[in-house]
Amino acid sequence: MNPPTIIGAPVDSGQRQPGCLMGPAAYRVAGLHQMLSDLGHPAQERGDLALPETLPACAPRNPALDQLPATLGWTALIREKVEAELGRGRLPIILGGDHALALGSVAGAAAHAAALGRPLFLLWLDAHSDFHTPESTQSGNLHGTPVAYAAGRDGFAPFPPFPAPIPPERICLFGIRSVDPAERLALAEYDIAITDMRALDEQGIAAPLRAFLDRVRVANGMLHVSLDVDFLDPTIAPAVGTTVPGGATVREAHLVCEMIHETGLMTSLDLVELNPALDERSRTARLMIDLLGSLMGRKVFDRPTRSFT
Ligand code: 4U7
Ligand code: MN
Ligand code: MN
Ligand code: MN
Repeated sequence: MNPPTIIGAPVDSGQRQPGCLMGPAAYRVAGLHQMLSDLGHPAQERGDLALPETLPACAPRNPALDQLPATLGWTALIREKVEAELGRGRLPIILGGDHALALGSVAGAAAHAAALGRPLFLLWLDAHSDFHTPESTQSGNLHGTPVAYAAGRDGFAPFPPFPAPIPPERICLFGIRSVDPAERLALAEYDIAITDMRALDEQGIAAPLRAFLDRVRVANGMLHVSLDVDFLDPTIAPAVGTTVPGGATVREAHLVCEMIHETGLMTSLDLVELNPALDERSRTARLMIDLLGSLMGRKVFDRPTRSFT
């Protein structure tokens, strides 16, 4: 695993509930840097990105679209920073901000992977499939679109074309339990691995996740992990605007993170959708930092636990 670089991305243009812009600060307050140092992975801190003062003017084809110029601006900025950190041999950890930031982070990872000639894989830990295009979204909230962008779907003008669209077999949606009709139709055309909550109830976390991680390893792939707070059950992670009941438990989420760490495959990471204004005494922020700890190698024991059977 490469040494981590923290990039604060106070993006809140992908949805309408104010608060996500406080996410990067909330993660730092919840002990992000101390935790990484304690694990032996002190992080380089790049501070928070800021939008340029002038944003591109554009008239969206879908009148419902919200804050398109700001999201276009964030996308260009984040893409460039993520690509640059990967080029320096770092593990970029992007602190959101809402999930629209992944329009930029995944594009940056894809551009870097393409330049190296390595395949990029995408693990999407989320209640939602985020497979809308700017034309299909009814809410107009662009945080519901980054998977479609990464898969190379049409309908993203005036976004720049996605640098190297990720083939469906390299994308895994994990923990899904909310898919809109237009997304459902589009997903039917793409052979994306969808491990929804029903599949996780039946098969557990380990088998489906191991199957995907094995594919990444065999292909010598790079792996971008995008963790949306609403992957978690709202009873344990209330600080998110788009809660959906029936999400991952604390242990299920840790198991995901521990398994990813053990493979050593993760090359970039988003922590998105935390809305500190909705949190209860930093509870959700601290849980996300705990999960980051598992992603970075924290375990209960360093040796196999002894069994009495
Ligand atoms: B998130 C939604 F309608 N599909 O398009 C939409 F249910 O990044 C939600 O996963 C999108 O939180 C959620 O607005 C985006 C809705
Ligand atoms: Mn979501
Ligand atoms: Mn999401
Ligand atoms: Mn959300």
